[in-house]
Amino acid sequence: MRIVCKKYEKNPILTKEDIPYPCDAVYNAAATKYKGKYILLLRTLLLNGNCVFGLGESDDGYNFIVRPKPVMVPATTGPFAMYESKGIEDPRITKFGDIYYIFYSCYSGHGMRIGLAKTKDFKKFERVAMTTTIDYRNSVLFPKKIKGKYCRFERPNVGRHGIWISYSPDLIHWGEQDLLMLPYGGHIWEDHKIGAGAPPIETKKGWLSIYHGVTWTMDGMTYRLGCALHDLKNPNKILGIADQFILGPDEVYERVGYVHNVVFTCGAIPEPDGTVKIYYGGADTVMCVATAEIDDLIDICLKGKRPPL
Ligand code: BMA
Repeated sequence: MRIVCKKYEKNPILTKEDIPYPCDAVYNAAATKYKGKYILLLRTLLLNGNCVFGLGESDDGYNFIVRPKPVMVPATTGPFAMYESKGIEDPRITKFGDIYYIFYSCYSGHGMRIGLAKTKDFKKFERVAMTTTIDYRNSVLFPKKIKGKYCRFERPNVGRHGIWISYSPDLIHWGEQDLLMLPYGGHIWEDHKIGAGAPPIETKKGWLSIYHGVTWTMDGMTYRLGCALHDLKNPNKILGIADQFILGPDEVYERVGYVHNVVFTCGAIPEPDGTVKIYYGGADTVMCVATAEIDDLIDICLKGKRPPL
């Protein structure tokens, strides 16, 4: 297999010991750049078992300093409160003009919904809307409007757990849903379920989507990452899907933890030199990073034979 992603040799880049407030795991962070700094919006697992978001900042994308307190915690009043009572999880950040939008999973006894929050400065975070009914996960916003509308990938937790697309005039009301990609029986690593990972990355050849794929083993589920390329003007059209996974759990920090054999991404940062930093959680316990050449990822997408549906 051609190796396209290189794991950082000093992984994990963050563990619970790096978090200034009491917590038991740090993983599945959203990633972006703000005023020249790398930002990770970190899913941290508090000692009551519920998740909140912390914030890490870095000059080089590898060494992060985490703020003393969480920056976003479950709402306790207002319309979001009953849907966030068991925590907030798996944030994804997309920069749109000078606003950073965050889709995140709202967890409660009523099922998983996708909330939308925004920030301009990573100090003040404001909730915008609850953007799905139950039961959804893995919503990622495109950084540009498509045909005049906001666009996202989403993953309803019903049916065959595939990647859907939807559109919105205002980020609040979503429609025009269409199923784009299903788990694929021909790839044993992604035959059970799939979901969008990092928000799509614009390249000259198309929107690069880094997604996760799941398979069952006799030892439970294994999570890996794959990639697909979508048409720039019409992302409903898939130009190619790689035949190989690009990242899988083979290091101890990915194999051992809260949930073993998991690599899961919520954010990737394209760099001016043509590489991309893929931030990912290892075993639902630690934060890691890997790098790849964007052209290599595009290449394996375009050579892939896997049918989307
Ligand atoms: C998914 C999500 C992720 C998690 C993964 C592996 O369903 O809950 O947050 O990393 O399972 O446990």
